[in-house]
Amino acid sequence: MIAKLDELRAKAITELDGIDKPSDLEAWRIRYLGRKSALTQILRGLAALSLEEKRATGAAANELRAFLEKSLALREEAVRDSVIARAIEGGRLDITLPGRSPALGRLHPTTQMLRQVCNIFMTMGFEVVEGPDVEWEYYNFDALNIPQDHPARDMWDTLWMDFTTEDGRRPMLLRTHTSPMQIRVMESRRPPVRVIVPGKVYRYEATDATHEAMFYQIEGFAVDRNITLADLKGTLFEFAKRLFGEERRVRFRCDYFPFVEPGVEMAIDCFLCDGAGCQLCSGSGWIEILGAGMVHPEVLRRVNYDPEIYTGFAFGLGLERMLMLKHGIEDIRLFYSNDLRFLRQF
Ligand code: YSA
Repeated sequence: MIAKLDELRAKAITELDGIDKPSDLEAWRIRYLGRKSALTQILRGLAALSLEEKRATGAAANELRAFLEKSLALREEAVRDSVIARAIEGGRLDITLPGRSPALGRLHPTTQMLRQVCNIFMTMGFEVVEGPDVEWEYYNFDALNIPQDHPARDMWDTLWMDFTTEDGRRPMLLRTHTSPMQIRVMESRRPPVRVIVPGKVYRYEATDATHEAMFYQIEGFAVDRNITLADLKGTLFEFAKRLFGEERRVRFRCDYFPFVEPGVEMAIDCFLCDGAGCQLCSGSGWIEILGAGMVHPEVLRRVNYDPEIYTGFAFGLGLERMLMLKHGIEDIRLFYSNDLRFLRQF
């Protein structure tokens, strides 16, 4: 057996020395080191040998295997070098050309903004929670004080799922806002809660420069004893200053959302014209950035929070609109049209 191994070694090395093509190297590897090679057969047959033969043949066969593997690696290196040398000689490879730098990816501008906004609220003690994009009608509407046939449902053009109940209703939809997570979170916890919810929302929109059918919102809410509108204003004022700069002024005005009472909209003074009025702020000097309010007592009751004991505030902002304002971007559709000339600027 030892003689057979020596014979195999001599044959394999003679052949290997004559190889100068990478494809022939692979054929050689299969022939001498592959599953069906003579060497592998010898190693597999060791079990049938006597103890003494097993010891001697096993050691020699394993040594040969290691030797052939090392010889192959050395030959591969030599063949690679000679292939390159031939390419240079033949003028096919110019090693003086500068290398091509690998294309590095980056975070999408909405992801960057999302992280920035989440970080600001996290430093204020808010916890980040995510929820489902496909939502029950109950959470998206009913539990938020928007029963069927309530005119407020018209504020959200809804994409319903193709799934009907026995009475023909479609109880599932692509969530139109992140507010349903207020209910889901409050159902599963007792106060105090202080949570923000980033996520995609969907609307059956005719898209234009300020409307997308899919966009991001960030919901935020806090419920505890003695929470007042002053807490809402303080929190959002601090947020706006951190995101848009110390010098920004903030304006609150009444607005209507069925799940808050009172409801407000918050605007910041236009950073392009400093409140003087320009095209970006439609001449008003102010730019609306979010809807908010004090959580409606009916909503609290629905999740078994006693509105005589607990109060809370909530707000919801559109992420792309904030990005547009921050960078003076005129068309929201640029975010999702995959034009790298646009995306590389962030
Ligand atoms: C209000 C009060 C609360 O206590 C909590 C949350 C809210 C916000 C409410 N859920 C809501 O969705 N209001 S909204 O319909 O006015 O949308 C909120 C923000 O989303 C808008 O201010 C806007 O910035 C953005 N938005 C709305 N439709 C959009 C859009 N962004 C892009 N494309 C659209 N089609």
